[in-house]
Amino acid sequence: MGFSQKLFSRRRFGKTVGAVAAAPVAANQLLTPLASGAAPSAKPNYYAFPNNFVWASATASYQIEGAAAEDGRKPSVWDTYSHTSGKVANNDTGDVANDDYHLYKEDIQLMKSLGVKAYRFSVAWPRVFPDGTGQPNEKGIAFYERVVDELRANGIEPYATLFHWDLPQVLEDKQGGWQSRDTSKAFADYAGFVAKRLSDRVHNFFTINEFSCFIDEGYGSGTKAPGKRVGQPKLNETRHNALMAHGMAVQAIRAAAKPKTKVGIAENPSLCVPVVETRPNIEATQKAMRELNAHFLTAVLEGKYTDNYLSSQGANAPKYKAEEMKIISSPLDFVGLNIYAPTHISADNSRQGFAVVPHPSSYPHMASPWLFMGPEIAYWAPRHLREIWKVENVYITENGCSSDDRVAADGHVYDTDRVMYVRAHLVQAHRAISEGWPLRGYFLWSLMDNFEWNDGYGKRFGLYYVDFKTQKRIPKLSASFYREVIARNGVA
Ligand code: GBH
Repeated sequence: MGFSQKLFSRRRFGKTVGAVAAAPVAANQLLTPLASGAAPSAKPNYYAFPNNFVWASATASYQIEGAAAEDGRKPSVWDTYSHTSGKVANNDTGDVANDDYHLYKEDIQLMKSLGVKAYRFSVAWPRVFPDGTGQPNEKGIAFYERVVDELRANGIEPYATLFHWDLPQVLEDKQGGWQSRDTSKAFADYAGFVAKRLSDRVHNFFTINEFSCFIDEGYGSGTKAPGKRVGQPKLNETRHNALMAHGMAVQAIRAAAKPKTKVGIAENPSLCVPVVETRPNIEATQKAMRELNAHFLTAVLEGKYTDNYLSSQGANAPKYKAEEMKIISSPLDFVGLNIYAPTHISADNSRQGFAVVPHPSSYPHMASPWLFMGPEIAYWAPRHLREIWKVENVYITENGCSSDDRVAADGHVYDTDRVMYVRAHLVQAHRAISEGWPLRGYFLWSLMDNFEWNDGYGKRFGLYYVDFKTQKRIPKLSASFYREVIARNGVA
C-alpha cells in the first residue's frame, strides 16, 4: 500500500466525508507541511478570497418545489411540457421534485451546514399570479415570505430570481406566451409586486434566468417548454419581448422596492475563451463575446443590437422603437452569469475577425454531454464584463456539474469529479480576483440534486444527493469540499 493510500485509508476517508457538521480545520493548520523537511515556499498559496466574498448556492422553483397544485398554484408551461409524453427523460415531472415546498426548513439547514452566506432561489410566477395577471395569490407569496424569513433567521442572505422558466400556462394559451408583448408587461407587474412584498427582507433581485433556454429552445428549436418552433421573424420578435420584459421589470422593481434594493440579471451567454492567451486571440475573443451574444447580453449591456447582428438578420431583424432599447438597457447594479462550458475563440482574417475553434471528440466533458470542461470561463466571465462593458459588480450565479453519483456501500457519495470541476473553476475565479476583475460572489449549482429539465431526475448536479423515493438528502464529498472552501475562504 502506497503512502497516500495509507494516509487516507477508506475507513478514515469515509469518516472525514461523513463528519458533515464537524468544525473545519483552521487553514494554517491544514497548510502546514505534513512531514518534516523544508517547505518549497515560505508562503503557501491557498488562493485566499476577499473577506466579503459571497459564497452561495442556487436552485430554481420548478426544479425543487413540487407541490404543483397546492395553495392555489396553477400550471406553468413546464408542468404541461413535462406531462407531455416523450418530452422529458423517463417522463419525469416536477409534481413532487424535492418537495422543498414542505421541506424548505430542512433544506435551509443543509445550507447552514455548508456555511453558505447566500442562497439564490427563484419565485414561481404561477404561485404568485396563478392566472398570470390580475389577483395575486396570498398563499403563493406567503410561501416565499416564509422561505426568506427562515433564511434570514439562519444568517443566509436571500437572492431572488423572478423568472426561471415557469411561465403561467394561461399566458401561453391566451397570448402565445413570450410571443406577445403583453407577457412582458405581465412579467413587469408580477416583478413589481414581488419586489414590493419582499424587498424589506430581500435586497438582491435577478429578473430573468437565461434567455436562450426559454426563448431559443422554447420557441426556436422547441426542445424546452413550451416546445414551439415559431420560425423567423417571429423568433427575433420573441427574443425582443423577453429583453423588454427584463428592462420593464428592472424599472418596476426600482419603482416598487425599498430604496437600496439591487437588481441584476442571470444570463448564460456563449462564454468566449481565447484558445491560447495571445493578444490577437484576446481581442478576437472580445469581438466574439459581443457578436455571439448580440441578441441578448450585448443588447442588455449596450442598449443596441450590434450592426453585424442587424445586417445578418436582414428582413428578420426585430422591429422596435429607439426608446425600447433604453428600457432594455436600464442600468443594473450587478450582472450575474451562469457559466458551465467554454466557447474557444481564435483570431482569424475573416470580416468578423474571430473563429470558433471546434472541440475534438476527445474533449473532456462531465456527465452531461454538453458540459465541456473549461475552467478558464471563471476567469474570463468577470474580465469580459468589466473590460468590454465596464460592469462593476459580477456574480457567477451558477457553476457546477452533473456527475454519475452513486451511494457507495458505506453510505457515502464520492463525487471526486465534481470536486475537480468546482476546484478548477475556483482557482480561475481567484485568478480573476487577484488581477482586480470585479467578481463578488459564487453561487454553486446546485444545493441538491433536482429536476434537471429534459433530463428529469437522471442527471444530478447537487452537493447533496437526493433519494427521490424517500426525500432523504445525503451530503456528497463535494459538500465537504465546499464547506472547507467557505470556512477557510480559499480553495481547498
Ligand atoms: C442552467 O442552464 C439552468 O439555469 C439550470 O436550471 C440547470 O439545472 C443547470 O444549468 C444545469 O443544466 O442538451 O445539448 O441541447 C445551463 C445552460 C443550456 C445547458 C441548454 C444545457 C442544453 C444542451 N443550459 N443546454 S443540449
